[in-house]
Amino acid sequence: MFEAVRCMWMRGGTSKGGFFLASDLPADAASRNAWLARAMGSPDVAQADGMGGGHPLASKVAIVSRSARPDADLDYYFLQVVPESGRVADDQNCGNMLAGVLPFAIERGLLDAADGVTEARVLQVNSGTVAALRIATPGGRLRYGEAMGSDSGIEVEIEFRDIAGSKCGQLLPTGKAVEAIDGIDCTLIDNGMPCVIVAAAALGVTGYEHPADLEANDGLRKRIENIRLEAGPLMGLGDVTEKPVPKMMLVAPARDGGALCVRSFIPHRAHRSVGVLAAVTVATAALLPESAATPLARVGGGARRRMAIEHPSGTMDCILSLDADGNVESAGLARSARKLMDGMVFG
Ligand code: NQM
Repeated sequence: MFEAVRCMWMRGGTSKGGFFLASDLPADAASRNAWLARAMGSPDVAQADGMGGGHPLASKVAIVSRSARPDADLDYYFLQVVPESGRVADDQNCGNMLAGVLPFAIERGLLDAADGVTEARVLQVNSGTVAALRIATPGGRLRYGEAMGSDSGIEVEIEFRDIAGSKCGQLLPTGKAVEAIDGIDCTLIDNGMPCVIVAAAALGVTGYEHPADLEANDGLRKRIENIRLEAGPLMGLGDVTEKPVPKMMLVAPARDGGALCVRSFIPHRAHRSVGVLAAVTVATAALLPESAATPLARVGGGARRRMAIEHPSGTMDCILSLDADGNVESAGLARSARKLMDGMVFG
């Protein structure tokens, strides 16, 4: 029952969780998930009896292995352990945890660090899409503590390509940029993360609130969840009652010179910052000729758009490259990752 498994705890972007070699975990998915839920301390909203931090952002798992695909070096399978239910969900990617995948793979010897820069193509198993990761490895070594600003991590450049319809099959799963749900204009979109985008003002909030105040607003949460439950089947995601997607993105005009401001529910807790692929998806919506985000956004011009997405704890800069028809063909951004613990976890 209390089996020990080798694990590295890492922060990836603004999330953290356990990084495992696929070969260290039970091969059978049901046994693996039961072990992960126990190790995290779920079901329990506080996860008091486990490694999880009592919040979805601190209850994440990355499973990494060498890839068998010719277009990828590594496979990364993301699992969300839902604190309160113990459900282990693979319905989404996680771009924040993705930042830890390359340092972890080097730490575990899955690939060698080059003298200078190390690059890897990472298959996001959850969607079948490949992301390119790049880190500086002077002298062939990982150097934590050299990320941008005062960050104690290692900086990871990430480039996403071909992410439109990652889980929904197409960028706009209903074929329309705006759908009216519960009398509100919503944009149902998936450019790496299935999201429902709604003007915060249409829900009676400003979009600049603290996440705790949004979570304390029961009426808002009920309204958002009703919209989400209706949007899920329209997006081809089926009954989403128990699923962590779609994410609910409340948008408002930027206040600090950025492109747009966002508050997100992922989907039941309010995000303290913003998801990476969720930010890319919101930025993509803002560039459509008509979406719930378009009239609120400041998007600039040209084939390479720097879109600063303002969120509760700062700004996430996404660089979106557009093709000749104005469609987003790739998205680049920088995150950081840090090793926190290496050892054995008991589940
Ligand atoms: O959207 C939280 C996070 C995420 C997801 C969530 C993420 C992304 O911040 O790519 O990073 O939406 O569950 O880790």
